[in-house]
Amino acid sequence: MAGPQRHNHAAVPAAAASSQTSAGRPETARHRQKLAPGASSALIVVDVQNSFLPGGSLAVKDGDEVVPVINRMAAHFENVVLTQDWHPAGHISFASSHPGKKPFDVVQLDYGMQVLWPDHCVQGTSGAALAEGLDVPHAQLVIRKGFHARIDSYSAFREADKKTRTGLASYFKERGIDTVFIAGLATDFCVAWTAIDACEAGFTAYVVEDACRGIDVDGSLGKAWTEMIGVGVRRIQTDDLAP
Ligand code: VGL
Ligand code: ZN
Repeated sequence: MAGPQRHNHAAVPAAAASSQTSAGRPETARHRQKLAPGASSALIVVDVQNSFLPGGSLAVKDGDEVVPVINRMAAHFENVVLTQDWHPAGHISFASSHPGKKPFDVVQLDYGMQVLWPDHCVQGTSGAALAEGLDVPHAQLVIRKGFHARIDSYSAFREADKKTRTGLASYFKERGIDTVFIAGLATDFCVAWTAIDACEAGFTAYVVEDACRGIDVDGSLGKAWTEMIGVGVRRIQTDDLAP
């Protein structure tokens, strides 16, 4: 073999491969550098709540599968924030609040189009509680959203009227956090809107795809990925994180 001897374990990233001589180094030996989140990164665990788990009123298919994945991943983060969808009874996003409408219908509200959902994550109910198996004792903040009766909020940063802010961007900025990793439920709604708003607020945003599950109504999952990538969200897998 030409050039200096080099071990080529798959698990070891070829750090700075591009700045080294490539003599004798096959293309396939280039590994992407693993990401090692530090003090300026936070994991945002989105809406891992009973309503979105199998048996819940707005169950996301295989939603429970994210729980062990998130538990493992969270252990590597110094900073973890959880979100909770937190609606008052009779919330405007509930189909039951719109006579003649049914879940997954779409209506026009003052702030735009709104998908109507089954009643879910009602404040103080077991549906709104975090998944029992979620084991993230070092989480530093639980941010609740969707508590205004007449405005929905998929995003952890900004409500659906695109004006009302939750305070999360300021919290991160005060704490010197400039990079967020996002996991949870559902990929195509609360995860996607959180990631897009994170980018728009100036954060570097990664969505950890295999630590999320989607609802996928009418192609919403593909559309969400297109929008996320379009604004600069980075799509990664848990395997892209340093072990
Ligand atoms: C969500 C629909 C309604 C979510 C919340 O967490 O993705 N989806 N409310
Ligand atoms: Zn909701």
